[in-house]
Amino acid sequence: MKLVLVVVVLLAPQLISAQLVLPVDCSDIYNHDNSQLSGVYTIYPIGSTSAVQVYCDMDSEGGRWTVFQRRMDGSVNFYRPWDQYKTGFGTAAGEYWLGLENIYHLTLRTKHELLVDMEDFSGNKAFARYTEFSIEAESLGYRLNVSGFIDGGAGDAMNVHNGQKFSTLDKDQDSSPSNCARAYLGAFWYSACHYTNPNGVYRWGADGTLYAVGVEWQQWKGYDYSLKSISMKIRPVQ
Ligand SMILES: [Ca+2]
Repeated sequence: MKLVLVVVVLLAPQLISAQLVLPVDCSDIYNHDNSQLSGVYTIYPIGSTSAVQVYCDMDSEGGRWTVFQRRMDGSVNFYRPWDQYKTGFGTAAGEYWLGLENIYHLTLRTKHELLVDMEDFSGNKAFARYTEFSIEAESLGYRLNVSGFIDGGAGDAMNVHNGQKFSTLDKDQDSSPSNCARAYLGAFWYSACHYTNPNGVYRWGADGTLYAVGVEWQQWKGYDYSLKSISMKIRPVQ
């Protein structure tokens, strides 16, 4: 009888923690089991009632990345208003935006880094990495803090966006006299206006018809080339 009691006391805390600890992000999922593959998982960025599906990149640069933005086939319309960018849209298995409120909570407590992976329609790939990434609260316009550029062949397109608030077609918080979201048909931490437009119009490669409205990373392919794929992902610095 005594022995049984000891065993129960020893095992109980582990059983409880295994059931109650919900993954906040893809890093939690990876650290719990590092054999997990890249794919769609459920995370809880803002507590137990905040379940949201995301794509976890467990391969690139050591894995553990929580993808918050992903374009790959033009199947989702990204020209959307503020409330949609606040809460998120699209599907985790394809194209989506995780939502500014989720990104804010993910980067709130611990230092995060950013990886931007991209590919053109000829199969060429490049990336840009930043050792620090966070965004501020909605009351501060979800202002972007990004620094510590590491070049993976793409060049640094995020530098000009550092310190900017997020802007959508119906909420102009950029530093241009015009409305950057409406001018470039996207939503982003626009300045006046952009060196990258990941939430712009998916327009299948080279196209100079309308200036700089595509899914672009200026330092890599210029303003007249819309990328085949781009994904933006974060993980806690360990
Ligand atoms: Ca403006």
